[in-house]
Amino acid sequence: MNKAVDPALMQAAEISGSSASMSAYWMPFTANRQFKKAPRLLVRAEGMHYQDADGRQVLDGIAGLWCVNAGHARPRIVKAIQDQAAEMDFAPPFQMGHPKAFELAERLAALAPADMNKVFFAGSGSEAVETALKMALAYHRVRGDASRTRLIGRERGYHGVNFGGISVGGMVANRKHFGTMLGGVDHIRHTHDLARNAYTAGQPAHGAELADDLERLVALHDASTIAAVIVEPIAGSTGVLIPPQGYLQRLREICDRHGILLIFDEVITGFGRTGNPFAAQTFGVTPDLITCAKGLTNGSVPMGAVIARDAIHDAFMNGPENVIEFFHGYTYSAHPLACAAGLATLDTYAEDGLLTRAQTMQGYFAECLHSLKGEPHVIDIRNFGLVGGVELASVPGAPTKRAFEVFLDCWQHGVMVRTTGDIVALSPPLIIERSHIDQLIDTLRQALHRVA
Ligand code: PXG
Ligand code: PLP
Repeated sequence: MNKAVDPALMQAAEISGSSASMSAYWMPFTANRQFKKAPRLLVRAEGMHYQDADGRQVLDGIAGLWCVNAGHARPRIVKAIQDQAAEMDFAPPFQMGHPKAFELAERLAALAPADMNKVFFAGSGSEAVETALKMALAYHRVRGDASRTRLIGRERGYHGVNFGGISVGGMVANRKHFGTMLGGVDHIRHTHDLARNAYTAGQPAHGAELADDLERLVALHDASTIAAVIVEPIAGSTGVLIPPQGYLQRLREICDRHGILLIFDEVITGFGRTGNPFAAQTFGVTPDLITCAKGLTNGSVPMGAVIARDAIHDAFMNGPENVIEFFHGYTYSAHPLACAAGLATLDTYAEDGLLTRAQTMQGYFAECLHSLKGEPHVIDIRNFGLVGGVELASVPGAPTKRAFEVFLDCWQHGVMVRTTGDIVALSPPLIIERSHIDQLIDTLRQALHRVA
């Protein structure tokens, strides 16, 4: 059957040197019709740069999508993936193992906070989140505390797109289309407070008391019904919300008081983004479970993981030894290509000192970012480590429009940034140099002047 092809889409595809039409690919989190009228096609990447289909160099201001922390096409990672594909393409993860899975788990345990030494692999951040939520519920049950079935998230949280993740998540657009989601979920308040904290560099002074909102939910539901609380140490997707001073400590204290597990979703903050392997270390607060993904393989092969405290894992290791302790896992858990990529990624981070490099670069990054204060439309600037957010006033009646235009303008001028709502997010590869920071901020500044 000869299917009609839109000439505009054909033309767009020709730019990329492919004869394919653009109509078949239903793109994720994308305005499909708008995109296909004026596509932005990436064809190569190396170091700090992408190359687009026209051969232009584009500076990567967002590490792909918060994941390519060591920069693109790192030779060691490329080779590890190639070699692994030739050596062993796949190994079943259930009732079988392969050496690199054990090796990577051990290397991750060594990077994680003190008593977090058990690693469960998944295929993405979203899957890591589902895994952590199920682990938390099952943990209480195997301990004989089966009434702890509630999960608590936070307003404006992002925990991926699967049903558990959107249930505890707090971004309305990601929730409203999808029915009633998981039952027994509640949310604490978010920490975004422009009135008190606008233009703070680093952790805001005000808002530690917002952690007490968990006490409100304990009073409402009773602690004996609550299994876990999940938060991002720094909320990324919702527009870079930095935890107020003392907030995460307070959340930890309240969880301890009531026997509630604390899950840090470090899918964005993991692997050096805040100047340490994990934000848990930077903020000095140890959760019970950490979810991670993205930077785990430098974005090269999909992979997620949950890192658990020993005591959580050990609680499962009762009962007859021939019985599966945790009825959970993915076909692609500990996929050999992902494990090989993960090991080479951790080697690359170690060789180049990237897991602490944000400590060196964050001062200059913050200084340049905050120089945007006073530029058109800017109503707040916030940063931590090598993450930055610039919040813009919305065009009345057209939220997201202005930030999207800034994104397009930056793209046209050779810089890739990310927007969410009317917030521009920056999260560059950790190999970034001062000259790149200059280009990133200058281009953003000019874009702010050019857009209406
Ligand atoms: N948790 C957090 C905190 C995340 O940031 C996920 C879970 C889900 O990971 P996967 O691998 O399933 O996508 C994420 C992912 C954005 C953006 O625009 C951020 C993410 C994904 C897509 C877009 O900020 N973060
Ligand atoms: N759906 C069906 C029919 C399956 O057989 C499987 C796995 O065997 C899945 C979904 C889950 O796939 P995955 O393990 O890749 O998450």
